[in-house]
Parts: sequence; C-alpha cells; structure tokens
Amino acid sequence: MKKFIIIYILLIGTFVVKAQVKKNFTLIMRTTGYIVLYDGDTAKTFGFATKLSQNPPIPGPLIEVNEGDSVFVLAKNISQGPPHTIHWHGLDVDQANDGTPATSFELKHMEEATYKFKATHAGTYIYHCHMGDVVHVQMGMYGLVVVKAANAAKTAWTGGPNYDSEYAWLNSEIDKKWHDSIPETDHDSTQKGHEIFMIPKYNPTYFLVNGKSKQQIKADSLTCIKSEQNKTIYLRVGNIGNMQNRITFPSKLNAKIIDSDGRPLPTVFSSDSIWVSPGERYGVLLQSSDILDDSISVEYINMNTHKSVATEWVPVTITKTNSIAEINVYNNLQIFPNPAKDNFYIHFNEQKNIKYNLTMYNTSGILCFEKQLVHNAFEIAGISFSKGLYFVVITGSDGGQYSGKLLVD
Ligand SMILES: [Cu+2]
Repeated sequence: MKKFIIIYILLIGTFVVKAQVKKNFTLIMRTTGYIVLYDGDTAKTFGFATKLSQNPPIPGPLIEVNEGDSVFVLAKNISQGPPHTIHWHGLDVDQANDGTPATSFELKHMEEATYKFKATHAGTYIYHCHMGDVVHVQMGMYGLVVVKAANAAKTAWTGGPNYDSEYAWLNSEIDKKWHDSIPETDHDSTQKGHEIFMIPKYNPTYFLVNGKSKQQIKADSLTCIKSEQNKTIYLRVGNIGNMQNRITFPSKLNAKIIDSDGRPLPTVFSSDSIWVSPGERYGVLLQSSDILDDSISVEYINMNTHKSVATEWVPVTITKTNSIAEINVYNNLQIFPNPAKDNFYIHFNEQKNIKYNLTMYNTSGILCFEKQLVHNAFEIAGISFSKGLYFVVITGSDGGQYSGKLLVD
C-alpha cells in the first residue's frame, strides 16, 4: 500500500511539474498613440505597448503561447482618462479574468492588475479592450493571441495537420474622423462625469492587414507569404474591424479551411475564398505544387449594403524547392567510376578565377562530406563512405552550381 501511495505522489508530482509552464506578458494601456498611414498621414490611436515610452503598435503585441501554458498578462493603464480592460475573445477564461466590465475588473488611471488564464486549446484568438469597446477597439486596442499546439509542435493543433511555415493576419479598418474627434480622456458612459461626444457615421478610408495598407503590406515580411513548392503554409486570419472580410486565394494555393474560432472544423473544406466576420478567426492551409508570384485579396465589405468598399492585396511568392535532388546540372559534371567504392574522380568544365566548394549529402539531406576545390579535376580517396546514394553539389564562388549523383556500393 505504501508503495502505491509513493507511486501516486510521484505521478502527481510529474503532472504538476509539466503543468507549470508559465508565460508572462506586459501590456501598457495608452491613449496618446499614433499610426502612420500608407499615404503618410497619421491618426491618433489608443493601444497596448510593451514599454512605458513605446508608441502602441497596431495591432497590439502578439501574445504567443503553447497549449497547456499558464498565461499571466500584467496590464497597466497609464492613460489620462478612460478605464480599460482586456477581453480574451474566444479563450476559455473565467469570469474574473475575461475583461468584460460587468463581471471582471477594470483598470483606471495608473492602476495595474494581472489577467490569469490557461491556454487550453490551440487556436487563434483576439484580445481587445472592453470599455467603451466600439470606440476603444476602433482606436486600436486590439491584438492577436496565438495558442500553438502543445510543446510548440508545427501542427495546426495538438495532433492536427503539419505545416512548414506560419503566418497570422489581423484585419481592421480606420475611420480617421473617429480617431481625430475622440478625446484621449473620453470616459466610458458607465463612469461618473463622462464626457458626451458624437461618434461620426462610420466611413473608414484605411483598410488594414496587420495594421498596414498597400505598399506598407508589400514591405512587411511578417504579412507577405513566401514559401516553396509543396511546402505547407498555415495562415491564421482574424477580423477585428466593423466590416466583413472576403479573402480570395489564387487557386494554385489549394486553400483548405481547417479550423475556426479556436477549434478544428468537423470537416475540412476546400475553397478559394473565405468570409471572415468581425470577431471571427479561421485557420487555412495553403500549398502549391507550382512556383507562384501572385496576391491574396482581402476585401472589406459593408455589412449593411453588402458592397465591397475596398480591397487590399497581400503578395504570395512560391519559389522552387531548395532540395538538393532538384538542383539542375548547369554544366558537365562527371563522377567516375559510378557506382564507386572508396575512390572516385570528379571532373567539370572549369571557369576562370572561381573557387569551388564540394558538398555531398545523403538521401536524408545530411551533409556527409565537404571540401574546397582549386581545380576542375581531382580524386576523392581514402574516405570510407557508407553504402548508398549521395547527391554531389559543387558551388562556385560565382553562384553557379553543378550537381550529380554518386552511388557507393
Ligand atoms: Cu479601453
């Protein structure tokens, strides 16, 4: 019996140790920020910064954790007037920590507190201020929460489909009239002494993907998609604007929508376009067998008129696979004898004033041999290679490449 109790305590101990992965973040609430728009104009913003002196970025800092992590977000309100909260949109957070004013706490000027929750499900979520939220969200108080699969596995969720690279977009709009007419000291209507201000009719003229438009998007390596043939891209898309988004993918990307709002979809559906309403998030797998130099369109659709009022374009580039097996032979590389035992000769057409580097990879892509070359004909001898197929790659200092295969038996 004693033995069993000890084993039981040991098991609980192991479990507790595993569960105690803590992730800490700090979000500073500010109302004196600004955003530089694509045309060089600026707009006043509210937002979340990570340092006291930082202009709050839009969207706010990415909160990235792994499934199973315990998350602690210290929030400090240094803004002059309005109280703020952080609502964890879509996350399974208890009432006290979910930032909804009626049931959770709010932070007044110079107050701070820590939001605590456990990231129970891998997925894509949004955080935003929930005080006077229509205004404060438009002003920029929002960001993404990315919960990766347990142990940061490169799968869409724990045990879900694999991916090679990952991108996250949070879409929104800016009506500059709102930003210019809302005072930094605006108070929520639930507060005593609140100021009354008239919100203009919503008529945004700036349409954002990750806080950027037009040429700003094209210059943003975190937003533009770059990958290789047959590699899987996992794209997370969220919408925190007041308009619906229709995202259209080039058909060569074979878009597959696999998850929504932090949960896997019961069935995968293939579609070149996806509708994302305010507050929604989707996960999309993209993969192309061809090279591609195209764009993904993001339309912003007025939900009253159902008309598309603007389109932003996000470049997508799929290049040739960088696998050794697919490198072209640019010149006449000879390897003989082939198959070989331990000794073999290599010869190729020499270019003048160029140094060469010889590499040999096995079929698992592991580098097995490397040598600097000064001549175009030489013997490799005295090295015991394991039996099998090798990819021989000779790279010239001019960028030219020769490749071939060698069988060692
Ligand atoms: Cu707020």
